[in-house]
Amino acid sequence: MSDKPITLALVGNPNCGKTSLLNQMTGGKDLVGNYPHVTVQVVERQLTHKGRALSVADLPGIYALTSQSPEELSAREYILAQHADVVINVIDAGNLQRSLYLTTQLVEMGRPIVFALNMVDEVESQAAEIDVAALSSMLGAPVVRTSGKRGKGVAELLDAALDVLDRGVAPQRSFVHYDAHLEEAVQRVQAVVQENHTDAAVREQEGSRWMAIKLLEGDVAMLRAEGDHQRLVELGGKSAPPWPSTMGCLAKACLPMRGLVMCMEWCQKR
Ligand SMILES: Nc1nc2c(ncn2[C@@H]2O[C@H](COP(=O)(O)OP(=O)(O)OP(=O)(O)O)[C@@H](O)[C@H]2O)c(=O)[nH]1
Ligand SMILES: [Mg+2]
Repeated sequence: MSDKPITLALVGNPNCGKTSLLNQMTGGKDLVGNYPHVTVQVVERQLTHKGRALSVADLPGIYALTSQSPEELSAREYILAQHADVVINVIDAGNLQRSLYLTTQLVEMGRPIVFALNMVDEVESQAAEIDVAALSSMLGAPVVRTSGKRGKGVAELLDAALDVLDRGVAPQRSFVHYDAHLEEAVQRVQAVVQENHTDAAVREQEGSRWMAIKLLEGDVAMLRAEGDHQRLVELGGKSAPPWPSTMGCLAKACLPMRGLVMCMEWCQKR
């Protein structure tokens, strides 16, 4: 058996309580503050949970996984490089809508994941309105209510992460079904990726969907990284629907927004 610790990564919006949760896990005193971007680089801390060695990485806060900021790009690369065995997406229960924008993009990456619905102590009445079971079933991964301030749910969160790892479950990353015209475009570009990409892992069904979505968004870093696959980029571009130029930004935002709207519809208690 390998001595290498199991690696977990805390990913979430700025100020959602990632470092507070880390401190609760380790008993440490890493800097927290009631303002965004307190943590500016990846911090890794070691701990033991139920006899298992863990290394927990606290990633700088981000709102999305585009390539528009160095933090977002480095978080994305960290996850794509599979540095984390399990991603812990910290969701601010008081800012659910804003948080789920990132969540839907993380799920589409397809890495093993669990969700910490944090700040439940602060927004108890709001948090009670969130249907955790529905959210969890839609995202295809456990959702645990936590408080970074009081330590509530932290042990259960670690249990859930280890359980996901032990059972080898990945989220249902194609859970977001876009509107017909977007879905058709995603599938058209995905077929091009599956036929043409040189990397077998990217050609497989789910990996190709993530790449198709990023190519359709016109993601700068992805296009640059795929520079070696010029033919693929060209074919992908030709397969994209003809967005009017004035609609370009809207079309790009449409993809993650659609996931967000679906999540919100599902997880608000009816
Ligand atoms: N009431 C309450 N406050 C919390 C909770 N978790 C964190 N906080 C507070 O929220 C603020 C932000 O916490 P941090 O742990 O620094 O958040 P972060 O996600 O690491 O923020 P960045 O490093 O800026 O991305 C601090 O004032 C914390 O005390 C919680 O569950 N409940
Ligand atoms: Mg922090």
